[in-house]
Amino acid sequence: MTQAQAKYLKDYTAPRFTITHLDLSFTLEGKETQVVAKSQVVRLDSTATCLILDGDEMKILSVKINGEDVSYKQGLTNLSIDTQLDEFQLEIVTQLDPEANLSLEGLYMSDGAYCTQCEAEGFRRITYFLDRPDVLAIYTVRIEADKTAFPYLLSNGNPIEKGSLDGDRHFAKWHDPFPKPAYLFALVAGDFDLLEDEFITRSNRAVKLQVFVDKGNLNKAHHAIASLKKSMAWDESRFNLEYDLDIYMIVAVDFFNMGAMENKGLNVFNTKYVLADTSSATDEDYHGIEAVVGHEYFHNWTGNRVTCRDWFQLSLKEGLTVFRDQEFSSDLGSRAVNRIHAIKVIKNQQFAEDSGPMSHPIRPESVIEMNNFYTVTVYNKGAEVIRMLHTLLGEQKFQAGMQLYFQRHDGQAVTCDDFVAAMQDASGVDLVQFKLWYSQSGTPVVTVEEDYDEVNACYRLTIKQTTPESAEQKDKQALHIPFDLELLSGQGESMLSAVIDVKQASQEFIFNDITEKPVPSLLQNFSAPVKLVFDYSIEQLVHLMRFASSEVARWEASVTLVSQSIWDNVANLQLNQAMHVDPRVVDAYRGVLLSPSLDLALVAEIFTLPSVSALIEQAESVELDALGTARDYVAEEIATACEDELVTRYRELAGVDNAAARALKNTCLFLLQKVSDEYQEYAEDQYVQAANMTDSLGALQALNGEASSVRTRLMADYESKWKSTPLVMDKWLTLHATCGDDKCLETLVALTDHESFSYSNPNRVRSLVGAFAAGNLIQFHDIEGKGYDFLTDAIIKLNKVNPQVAARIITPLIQFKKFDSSRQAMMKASLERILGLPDLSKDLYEKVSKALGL
Ligand code: B3K
Ligand code: ZN
Repeated sequence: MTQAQAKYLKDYTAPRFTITHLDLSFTLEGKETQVVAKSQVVRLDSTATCLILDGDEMKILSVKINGEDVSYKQGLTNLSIDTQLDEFQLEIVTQLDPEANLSLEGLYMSDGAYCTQCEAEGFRRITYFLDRPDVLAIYTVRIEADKTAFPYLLSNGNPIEKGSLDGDRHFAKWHDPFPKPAYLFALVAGDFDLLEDEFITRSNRAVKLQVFVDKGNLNKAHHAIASLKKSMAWDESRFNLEYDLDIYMIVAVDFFNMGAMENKGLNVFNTKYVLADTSSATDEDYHGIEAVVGHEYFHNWTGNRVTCRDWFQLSLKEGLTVFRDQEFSSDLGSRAVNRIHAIKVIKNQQFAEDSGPMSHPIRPESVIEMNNFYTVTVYNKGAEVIRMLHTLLGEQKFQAGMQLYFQRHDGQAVTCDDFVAAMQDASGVDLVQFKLWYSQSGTPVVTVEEDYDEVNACYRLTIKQTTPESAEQKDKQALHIPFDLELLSGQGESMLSAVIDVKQASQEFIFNDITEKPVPSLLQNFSAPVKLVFDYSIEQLVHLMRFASSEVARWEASVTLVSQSIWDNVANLQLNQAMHVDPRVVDAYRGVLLSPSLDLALVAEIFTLPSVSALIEQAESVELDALGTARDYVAEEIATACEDELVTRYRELAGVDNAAARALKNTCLFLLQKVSDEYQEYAEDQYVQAANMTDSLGALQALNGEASSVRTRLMADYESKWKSTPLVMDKWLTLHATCGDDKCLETLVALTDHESFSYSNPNRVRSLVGAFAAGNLIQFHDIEGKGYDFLTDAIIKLNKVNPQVAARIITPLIQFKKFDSSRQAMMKASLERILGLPDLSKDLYEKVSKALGL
């Protein structure tokens, strides 16, 4: 390990030089690709006499200042040049081999096309540069390549010139008028099918929209372009923000480390978030595409026009943009269901991250490898922090804050503090204590006690908050928590509804004129990312499931109710007592299924019992086998008791063509498998007759709990049908990875040699290895450690090929704290094995060393 140096937020210093203009010229010629970078350098600090540029893994062909060769020093990851000049032109020529670049960072090849990924620090693999987000330059880019193999030559901004060259070559030139940091640079060269459209902005400017996809996929690009148009219209109407260039391009590529990238005017997308038709994509895929297309589009203002001063501020753009994409999805679809999905990400994944070795505030304070910080904390908890601001300010003042933020900072690289300052100044709301959410890590625990004084008609809540120590931060302070609550009468009427400001470690709230003892609906809508502790009785939860005004609160109550039942049975198992489910629980569930007025998608959410990972997050330590058994038992009891209603609903919904109906129908089918094997026939019929992928996959998921001949037959059919469509085969890989069959792991080992799997493609790795480790907890934590070995072997292979993906799928292995000592020992031994690798990447080193407490 040579470069595992942490960087600290507290050490930030302003750049001593900047680059105002950059002329890039690419000659794309395979292994001998050349890049000429002409930078207009300006000295900002007159005492600076050495320009130090970032750079990684490149061959330098020449370095010139104002046209003259100069001497320079090449370090492992930088280049330094002594200079006395205040302003000069620096020309650097580098040579790259994009074909050998398997890390998918910098300039690389995806299925025969050149493409780039520069965030966070990939630009330094293209040329030596001031690769930091607070250096903003105006880019002009010339690309030259073979005409037949690469008919499309794309970069940021507007096209300004193109032409033919000798030897069947051609070139194109692009100019981006908006100064941008290097991480937003993009280049694509390849042969694609192109879908075009147009959007007229509200000030009547025509914007050309283009979606580039692999040849033969044009019919799968329509949903993406429709989503883009919706995003553009929504940002105008809800945030008053209009697009600023004449063209907006999206290119879909097969090899991509994450979902998509918001490069100015030229988004690069993982095909998973572009390609869809009803036969090959599920309703969930459609929803994901709309959300990600929206997310990247919304970055144009929150990220691109106003960017981050340094990478510690990542949540400035990501938390805010996730909040914006969540609002977009909620305005267009079901607000309650979207909120439930967001809450699940926090409770099942973010809470785990926050109590594990990688715990960090939404604005981290120290980083070894920036790519490790594109986390559920920075993104999703970051979005919750913005949501709390929105709750505290209300829509109008929040929007006023946004406007002030753009007025002050358009074209700048700024900090989270700047954002909060704009919100505070525009609204007049004091946000001093609130800012702690940016610097404090860990999940606050909010404990509530109630007390009712019948004589005085007075209801009192005592609310206490504490945040447990986290790995990197011991002292915690009380936070400003917007706490949303409703008090319900015995008849189910709303007696009071309010958002109260919890600010102290312990605080009392008194509600007068409460004429009967209420049932409190607490932390409604998950108004803060905290763990709520309140001793709810079964009656109270059943009451909330029926009467809470908020649909999200009804769902929350069902989760608490069924979780309590599962934990009771874990205790029963440990005491060698018979398992049992209280009839009131079953009745409440049946009531939901019979209720005519509930949104079908909400019913489906309620009937999707909390996952094993969600349950683990509710406990301090877990006996995994007992938890798995208890969960299966409770699911089976509910399903069996509701059998008739599930069958009726299933049949009723069979022909209904909308996503909510399909979601509930598939949930019914899933639960019916727990009742009896007879229902395998339903699944088989559904699979055979399916008119869309949601129904095909729903049938296979229903059958995925155990081995059966029906399952084997349908999985084989699916494979033969889809074997040449990799994205669709990813679902098949995931079905195998998350199967309940005891032989699952054996199958997975064999599947690593299957033609549909490859370690070099991140989607394949995530679908098989990632899905297993994160989604099949019972088998991953196999008592003999075979699950850990499988993941560890994969990580070791990926360490060299693609460290970013390796470090992403390792997550379940570093979160070992809650498991028994023998499992913990095996998990740590796996981490030691990784740590011992001679060429361990920074990405893995950071996570493994933290997990092992080094
Ligand atoms: N900003 C990119 C993520 C870049 C990840 C770099 N490892 C996509 C997004 O959040 O929109
Ligand atoms: Zn983003």
